[in-house]
Amino acid sequence: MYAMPENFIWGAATAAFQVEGGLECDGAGESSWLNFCRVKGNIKNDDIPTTGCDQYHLYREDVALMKRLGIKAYRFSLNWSRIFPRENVLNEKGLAYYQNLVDALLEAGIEPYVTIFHWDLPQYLEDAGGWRKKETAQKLGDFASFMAKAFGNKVKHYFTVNEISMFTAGGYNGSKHPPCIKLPDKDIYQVIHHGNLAHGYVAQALRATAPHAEIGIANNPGITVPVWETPENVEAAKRATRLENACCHTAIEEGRYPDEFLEKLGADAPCFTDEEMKIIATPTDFTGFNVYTARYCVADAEMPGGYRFIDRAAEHPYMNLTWLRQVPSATYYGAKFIYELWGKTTYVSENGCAADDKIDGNGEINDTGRLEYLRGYLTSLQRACAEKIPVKGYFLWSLLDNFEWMQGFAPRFGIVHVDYATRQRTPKLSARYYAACIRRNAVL
Ligand code: GBH
Repeated sequence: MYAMPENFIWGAATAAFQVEGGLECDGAGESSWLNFCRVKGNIKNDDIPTTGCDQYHLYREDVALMKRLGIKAYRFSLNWSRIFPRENVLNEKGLAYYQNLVDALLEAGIEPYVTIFHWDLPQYLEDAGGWRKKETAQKLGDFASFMAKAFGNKVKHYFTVNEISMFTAGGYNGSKHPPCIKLPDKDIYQVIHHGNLAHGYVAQALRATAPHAEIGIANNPGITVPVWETPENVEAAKRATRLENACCHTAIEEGRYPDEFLEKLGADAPCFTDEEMKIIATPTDFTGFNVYTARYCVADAEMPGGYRFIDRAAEHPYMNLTWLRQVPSATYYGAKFIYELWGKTTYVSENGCAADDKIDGNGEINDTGRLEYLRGYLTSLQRACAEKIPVKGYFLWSLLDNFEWMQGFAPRFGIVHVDYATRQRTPKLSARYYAACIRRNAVL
């Protein structure tokens, strides 16, 4: 049994577009993702989360379920176009949904952690140029102010934006994310810069309107771990973690793009002003990092940066998406490097895995693969805590099976199974495992 620190936050995470459904209810507007899903061929099996898990209608049930599991905090995001279906036109019912959700959580003794933006952009902003426009970042800041005022003292924790590279570069580098346009490298770096600014504007807005709240990003810096632990390899992996994330995470933590990065890019570097870099560097209280896997490196004095990557073997264990390569030490090194490089307290803002879970003849789902995956990453996070690296909490991705973006509903990421025909929730073995860990405040 590996004890976690007192008051450790055992959380669960979801995102609006992936679990809410109710996308055509009560005046909700169009979003970039909904619009993208409507085009045949964009999403596996042409799945579309118009109803999906339907947390929009079943949130009370989900809150009760979390309470039974002992979950202490719920990380969820806001569907911006549910609240503002047209520019500057408020949909009271959309706003009320989130206020009711927050009230239900507080009543159940579960702390709400609100993610301001998790990828679903109002379609009217997408049409106006989306993340190619700096104005989109400013508008997200205004939206954050509005929401922080609406929530008042009830919400004490905010994540600004989720995974900048995914909603910026992901939409413009040939990946299957809206608007699915391919741009030259220089423009992609500019779009990422606007994503960095979005985090900055939101951080500024939250500071001004919710001074009582703790805030930080939920980003996905690529973590590099030493292939084995020697002082040289650990230092090399730390340098790699800083340099490989130069265009986004490092720029946010340091308030400037590393010189090596700007030199390497030359004419492809993003255009920016000092004023913008100040906004991007708005001080925050913590860093959330989403972590599923990592790359390996060794120290190599011959290489620029002093590190060399070691490729993962073709058969390196993975869960049922090939990118989900199991590297449990990623939680330990992620927390350690973010603290040592930038002095930040961390949350693991997402960790979990997909499996092809099926209900057996006894009505049970024995997802031992997920259980072992979670145990590995949690054990390594416990090591960080035992070494007094400041880690405040862990958000398991995900509470429910849900809509996995371009992969549709096929990959099941939940510790709770969802039958999409009946919307029935069935906790898996991993949910009972997580509940047992929470009860003992330890990794079991
Ligand atoms: C997170 O993103 C998201 O925040 C969350 O919404 C999502 O459901 C969850 O993780 C699980 O995926 O080109 O095939 O190698 C994860 C981010 C996942 C980034 C997969 C890049 C590479 C896919 N990423 N990925 S592939």
